[in-house]
Order: sequence, then C-alpha cells, then structure tokens
Amino acid sequence: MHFAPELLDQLRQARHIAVFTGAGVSAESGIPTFRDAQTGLWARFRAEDLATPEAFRRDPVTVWNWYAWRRELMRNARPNPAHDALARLERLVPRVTVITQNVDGLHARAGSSDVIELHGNIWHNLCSACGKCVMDEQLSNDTPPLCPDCGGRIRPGVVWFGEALPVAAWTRASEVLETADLFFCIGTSSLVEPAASLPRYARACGRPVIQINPEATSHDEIAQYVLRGKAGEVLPMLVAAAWPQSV
Ligand code: BV8
Repeated sequence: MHFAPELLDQLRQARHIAVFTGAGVSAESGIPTFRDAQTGLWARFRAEDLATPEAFRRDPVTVWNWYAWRRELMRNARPNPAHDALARLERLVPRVTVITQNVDGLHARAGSSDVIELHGNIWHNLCSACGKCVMDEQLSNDTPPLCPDCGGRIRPGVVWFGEALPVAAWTRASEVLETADLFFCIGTSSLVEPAASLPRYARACGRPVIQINPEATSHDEIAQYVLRGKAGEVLPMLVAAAWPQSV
C-alpha cells in the first residue's frame, strides 16, 4: 500500500496522536462487529435491542447470557496486528491516546497505556441497584448474579443505548482533541452518537483526520486521508513506512 509522503512526515513530526476506534479494530481478533449479523442462538436478536436498560429490566436473564456469550468470545480473542501497531506507536511518538468505543479491553491487553473507554468495559460488573463494582469472584451463581451488598441484579459495566457516557471519559476525549496533532478514525461505522461526533470535532479543531476502514463511511468526507483496508493490514504497513527502522 502506498502512503502519501506528507502523511508519513506528519506522523514522524507528531507530538500527540489521537486514535478513535470502533468494533472494526477487533474484527481481525474474531470478534463480530456491532453491525455484523448476530450468529447462532443470538441470530434472532439485534445488538441494539439487547444493549439497553429496558431490555435488561424486561429480560435480565437473556441480556446477561448475551454478555456472557460475548465475554467468552472476547476471553478467547487475542489482540490483532492493529492493536499491536497502535501499542508500538507509543514507542515512536511522545504521546498516543486511544479513544475507543469497544468494550473488549483488547487495546490495553496489546499494551496501549492511555486508553479512554467511551462505552465502558465488558469485564466490569456493576450492581444495577446500588452501583457497587463487584469482582468476578464475588459473583453469585444466579443469572444474572445478585449484588453481595444489596441483592440487586448485576449488569455489565458498559454504556447501554439511552445511557449517558461516563463524564470523565467524555471530558478526557474532548480535551485530547484540543492537543492532538493527528486524529485517526479506525474501524467505526460512525453511526453511534455522541462518540461519532468526535472526528467532526477533531476536524473543526483543525486536526487532520485519517480514516482507516475497508468500507466508506460518512466520515470519509471530513478525512484528509482515507486508507481503504483492514486495520490489521493497514496500520502495521503505515507504521513500517513511517518508521522503517521500527520493524
Ligand atoms: C446517549 C456498549 C444520551 C454496549 C455501545 C444523537 C446524540 C446523542 C445520542 C443519540 C443521537 N442519536 C441517536 C442517539 C442515541 C444512541 C445512538 O447513537 N443510537 C444509534 C444506533 C443511532 N446513542 C446513545 O444512546 C448513547 N447515549 O446518547 O445518551 C443521554 C444523555 C444524558 C443522559 C441520558 C442519556 C450511548 C451509545 C453507547 C451504546 N453502547 N456499546 C455493548 O457493547 O454491548 S455502542 C456499540 O456501537 C459499540 O460500542 C460499538 O463500538 C459502537 C459503534 O459501532 P462501531 O464500533 O462503529 O461498530 P459497527 O459494527 O457499527 O461498525 C464496524 C465498522 O468497522 C464498519 O464501518 C466496518 O466497515 C469496519 N470494519 C470491519 N472490519 C474491519 C473494519 N475496519 C477496519 N478493519 C477491519 N478489519
């Protein structure tokens, strides 16, 4: 893949790179993207219909079991070359901040040290009644497990549709836009708000936006560079092209 020399120069001169990621970054780890059709026993459900507080209130067993199925998928997944290339970038650029919509924890497992999880983390257990964080080993055998403090139903520590994003995460992500020299937008359909507005904010702040996606999205038009391809293929090539000595 050919990369514009000015893109490679901008990468090498960058002091702070922001990387906004979506489910496409984990696709090559074998984790279905959010808009992939669900498979197996979940084929008859839409993710958007299960990832809501209403669904959990109405049918906590089904929602908990859906997350248990996804956790199993993610537990067996490994960071892919896209996650690894982003972690490697930290050794080549003074500051790299990953702002992710993903809940799988794979950026941290790959070694990225500055990760903002806009939509929470599937590995966290929260009591839906008192908000207590519950360690896995404290989980009761009920489905869903019950809070050891108040007996409330335990839910995954993710942001559901209709729920506000964590204020601290959103604030940090907004601040990053003001200091980053470059803004990558990788593996996201840019359909879910308010996260999808971040690339537009970055552009409005005058930051060059670099889009990496095998398919076109609405953010192609605000991108200074559109790298059409899979993140696990494009990112390692881009890092190697900018820093040949790093491979
Ligand atoms: C909120 C956690 C308000 C759960 C998720 C305008 C403003 C504000 C809100 C809204 C608005 N319009 C609509 C809303 C409501 C809603 C929303 O956006 N709905 C959508 C469906 C229209 N937003 C919300 O409800 C948000 N909350 O606004 O609250 C509020 C304020 C105050 C007080 C109370 C309430 C909360 C949204 C968070 C929902 N939770 N996840 C879980 O995971 O179970 S979102 C979910 O979608 C995932 O996090 C996922 O990451 C995210 C976005 O999807 P993508 O990551 O983009 O994945 P997708 O499958 O769509 O696309 C994959 C892409 O990868 C594709 O482009 C594909 O081409 C590409 N790809 C594939 N393979 C590869 C690849 N790319 C690179 N390499 C590859 N190999």
